[in-house]
Amino acid sequence: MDVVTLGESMVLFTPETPGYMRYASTFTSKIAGAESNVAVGLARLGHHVGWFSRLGADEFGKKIFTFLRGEGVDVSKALFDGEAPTGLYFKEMVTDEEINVYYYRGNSAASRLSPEDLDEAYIAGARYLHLTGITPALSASCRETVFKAIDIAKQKGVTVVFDPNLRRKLWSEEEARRVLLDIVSKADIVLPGISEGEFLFGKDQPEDMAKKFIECGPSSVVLKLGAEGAYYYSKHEGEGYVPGFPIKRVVDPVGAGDGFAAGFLSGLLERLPFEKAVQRGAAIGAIVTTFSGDVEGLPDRKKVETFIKGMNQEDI
Ligand code: KDG
Repeated sequence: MDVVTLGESMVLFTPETPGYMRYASTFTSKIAGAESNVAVGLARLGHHVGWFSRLGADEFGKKIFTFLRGEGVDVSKALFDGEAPTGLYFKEMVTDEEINVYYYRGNSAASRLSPEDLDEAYIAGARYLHLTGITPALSASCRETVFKAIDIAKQKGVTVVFDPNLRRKLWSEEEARRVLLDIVSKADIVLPGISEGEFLFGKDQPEDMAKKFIECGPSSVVLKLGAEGAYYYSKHEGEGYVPGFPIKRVVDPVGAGDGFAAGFLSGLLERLPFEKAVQRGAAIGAIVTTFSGDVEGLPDRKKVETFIKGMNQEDI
């Protein structure tokens, strides 16, 4: 595998009409989950990627499994848990500016993921292990699983890529800060959004914030700056700003960070210069915001290459 990732995937329901969900009568159902979003993004770009988690042994679990397999993600290590349901997630688009997210995932099958579920050889066989800060927020056993996966990766020389993906609805600020910093200190590459950097270290300029991340332990940090693009700092690859890609209209920003991670990882897998990998991340993050749904906009190779050529004025 090029990349192995783990974490909860859910069935996502979105009302077909904008407004408060209490008035909605029809919903579309899609698939979501930060880590599987990244996996789908990588698979669409032609990489070998494996995702695993626990799914409920129910129709929704089967839907997620079938969908991810259909996208070309290796799901051979996914487990069906007969004791708990698949988590659900609702995305309410009240207006273009107000989007609310509601989770129905407490005690879900994925929250029962445990260190014994990890297949050491599977993780050891990957070039990158991708993790997010959502999984350790789900339960104590999920947290232990994340730390054990990191230990395995470190022992086997697999590069650990960590996206803090702060989800305030899932845990307290104190706990989130402590655990996320602990994982940052063990990761090789971190991909925080600027607001996550502020949450962890306080307000700062991107250059100074990046240094704070590096002082914790990782060798590279890519700070996502939204429409402004990204700033990266790497002990071995230098530093710099990568401009954002202008977008006419943001339809749905959720999942942009996962698209960014997929593009960036894909660039690293192809051994592109670090800056170009960040640029591919920024391009895919931008493309994803123009589609409704977390994974629907993830582009194939041709689309992302055309997008970068057509919309980036400077050849960085
Ligand atoms: O990054 C997008 C995710 O937030 C979404 O897919 C749902 O995994 C999810 C979560 O926990 O919020």
